[in-house]
Amino acid sequence: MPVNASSYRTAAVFAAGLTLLCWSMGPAAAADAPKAATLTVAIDGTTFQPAMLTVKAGDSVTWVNKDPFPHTVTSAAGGFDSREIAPGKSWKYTAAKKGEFTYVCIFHPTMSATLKVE
Ligand SMILES: [Cu+2]
Repeated sequence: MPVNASSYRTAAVFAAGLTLLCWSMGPAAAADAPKAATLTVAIDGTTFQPAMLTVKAGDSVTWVNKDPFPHTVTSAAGGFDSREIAPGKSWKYTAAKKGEFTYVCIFHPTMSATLKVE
């Protein structure tokens, strides 16, 4: 079959279109992939902010102690324990286990919050 200029041009346009399509689908496909997030809980004024945080399993949570004295992030059920977080320091936990975890500060038992892992 003889290749004429018109069909050659059609093929070239098709190839260019395919390249563009693949290129445009790339970032979207990457965004759809499950990606672990890192969320932050501030410890400020002897409170956990927010007091209720919901994350996906695999996400990480960083507690940042903004108070001038130490705190802890201690799960009542024993799921996790930061031990002492010094003033200005933080503690990162990767929430692998699903469930609803109530936690307190062992120094200030009135400090209570919940981490929900879905
Ligand atoms: Cu405390």
